[in-house]
Amino acid sequence: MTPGPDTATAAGHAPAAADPYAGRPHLTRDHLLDLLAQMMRIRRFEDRCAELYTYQKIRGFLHLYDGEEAVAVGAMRALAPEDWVVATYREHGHALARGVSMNAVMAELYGKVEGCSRGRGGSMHFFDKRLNLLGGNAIVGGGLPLAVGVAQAARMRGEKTVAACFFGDGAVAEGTFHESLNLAALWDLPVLFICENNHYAMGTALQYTESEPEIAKKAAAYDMPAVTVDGMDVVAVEAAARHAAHAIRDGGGPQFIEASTYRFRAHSMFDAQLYREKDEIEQWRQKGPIVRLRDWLQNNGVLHDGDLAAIEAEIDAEIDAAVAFAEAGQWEPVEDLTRFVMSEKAATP
Ligand SMILES: Cc1ncc(C[n+]2csc(CCOP(=O)(O)OP(=O)(O)O)c2C)c(N)n1
Ligand SMILES: [Mg+2]
Repeated sequence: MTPGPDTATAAGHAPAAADPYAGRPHLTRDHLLDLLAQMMRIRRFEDRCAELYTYQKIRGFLHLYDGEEAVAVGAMRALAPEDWVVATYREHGHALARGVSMNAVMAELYGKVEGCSRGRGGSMHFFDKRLNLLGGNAIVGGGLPLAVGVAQAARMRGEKTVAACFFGDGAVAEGTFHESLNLAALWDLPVLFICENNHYAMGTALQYTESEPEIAKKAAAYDMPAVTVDGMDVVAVEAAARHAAHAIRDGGGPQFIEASTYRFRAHSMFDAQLYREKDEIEQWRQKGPIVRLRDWLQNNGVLHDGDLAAIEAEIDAEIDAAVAFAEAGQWEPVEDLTRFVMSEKAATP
């Protein structure tokens, strides 16, 4: 992790208005602490979710992002509010990093009407129109064609937005992956493909399903620029995402990032994890994104006494408030059960 310079300005010219989404990360102390706090916020939020699951406060599917936080937090920094985000069923981190309130996320997990999808989506279907978060998606590989369509729509409307598409390594085995990369490259669409390679698709390790397990290489087949980044290094992810988003905004067509990461917990709450050794998990834990950034900040004198405790206290208060908000939320009335199944627009005569 090497801090880079802030944006340079040409001598003799007034500084250009800073574009916070362009160029390199601004590695100020505040920025680094914020990256750390955001990852800790997602981690602690999900730890509480796992606990609430055992009390059956949260039910149904629950796929935790534990270990992968650097990918969503780093990549989201490169996106502007007008950009689009398409995620997978493991999207708690993306929703929080994008700015969905923790209250709305927790209420959604509880199935309450105050949730970001009115409690109808649950863990796999967070959605927020105001934030251009086009949702989690339960279908492996289902988000890729959506992102391509969104990018094409933006192009047709004359907007300079980026459609960021997060997907797992398992999606690479789907036809939609190949069709989407092909079309995005053929039409030079503004899509940022971000593969969250945690090396497993449920209980199957990548090397058992892919003849070429280096996923970034697959983008080359579609003539698309691609990089592999250490997905445990939030600064590296942010730098790669900024570089890619900048190139896309410059009209360079789609870009591909493969972030190598790992999920520390089970695939979902119903997974005995018989397919991997505890040692393997432990080794990855030791190079986890939070430990890594925290240690670097500590070793370099950036993290001061009391900083961590203050961050934790603030996050825990936010989580407590979110739980209280979800507890106090309402169930959708039964008479609304079929609402939104059909369009509410009046039928044309
Ligand atoms: C089209 C489709 N096929 C199969 C499934 C069942 N399924 C759910 S999760 C999953 C594994 C996906 O792995 P990956 O894309 O690597 O994401 P990760 O869970 O590792 O984040 C599978 C096969 C599904 N949801 N959709
Ligand atoms: Mg995976």
